[in-house]
Amino acid sequence: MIRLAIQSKGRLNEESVKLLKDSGIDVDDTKRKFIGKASDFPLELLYLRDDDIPGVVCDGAADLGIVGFNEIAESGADVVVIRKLGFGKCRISLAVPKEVDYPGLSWFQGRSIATSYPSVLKKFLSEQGISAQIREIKGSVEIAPTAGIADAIFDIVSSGGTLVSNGLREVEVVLESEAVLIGRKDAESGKQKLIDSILFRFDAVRESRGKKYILMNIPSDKLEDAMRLLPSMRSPTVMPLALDGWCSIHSVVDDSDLWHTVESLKQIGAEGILILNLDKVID
Ligand code: PRT
Ligand code: ZN
Repeated sequence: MIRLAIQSKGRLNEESVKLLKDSGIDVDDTKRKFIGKASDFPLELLYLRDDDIPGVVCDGAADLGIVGFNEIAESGADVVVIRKLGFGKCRISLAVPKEVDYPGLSWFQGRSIATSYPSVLKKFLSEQGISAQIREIKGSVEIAPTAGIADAIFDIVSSGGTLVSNGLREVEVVLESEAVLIGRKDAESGKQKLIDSILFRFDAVRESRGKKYILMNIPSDKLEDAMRLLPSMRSPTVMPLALDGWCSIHSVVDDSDLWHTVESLKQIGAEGILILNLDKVID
């Protein structure tokens, strides 16, 4: 049995549960007790506040955790990042009132900065040789300049909408973050097999995200043109059709290239194009 700590509620909860479910690990998320059990995998879930996740993994109360990289950076917990998970993307940035004529980092010299990430900020300022006052506040950091609590803020930014609506402007990105799977340096050997099995499933789910399976019929003399348009994972699968002079191609395309690729394939004579969702990809 292994224990995985995830956020009990908040921005990372839903995606964490979805990743487990897509990985065939069925968790009953409706009750949100402190501890939950997967019904079909030897896994116990600890539902915690995100701030507590690095610590419980570090001291062994959980074997794995899913948490924002920003929390690892702030806590300084001695854990290893096993995988980046591709969701919860954000950055921790310095922001100043929008009317400030910002000359560069020297502006912060001698000023006060409100933040919930004092350790990350302290490290950054000392690396940059800037001496500023750090005012730690737990929530609503973005109102600090208007409230006269600090000259600037250091906070999480995602779309940037919160900064704009509080009359602030992002001037320095200090740390890029996303949800990560964390563990300990030396996992107990008995548990490593289960951890590997979870990783295998997570990787298969992640590999399939942002991709589509595409199949079509194409005149055989256009095959080479089609192959150039379809890089696929290794190379596209090509099968002859019963109809002379035609073949069928199967491939995998990134969502970002999908429509461009489909239009180009149509132009060279592809017919009967089918686009399907990918469930898992195992390399
Ligand atoms: O209760 P608990 O302690 O578990 O949760 P929490 O309130 O501390 O954290 P939560 O649920 O807000 O966020 C969890 C994690 O999501 C963070 O640690 C980040 O890793 C990640 N994340 C991703 C974000 C955002 N995007 C984000 N936008 N965390 C916070 N925000 C805030 C941001 O500070 C701003 O105030 O959301 C607001 C809106 O952002 P904009 O830029 O889109 O306007
Ligand atoms: Zn928190």
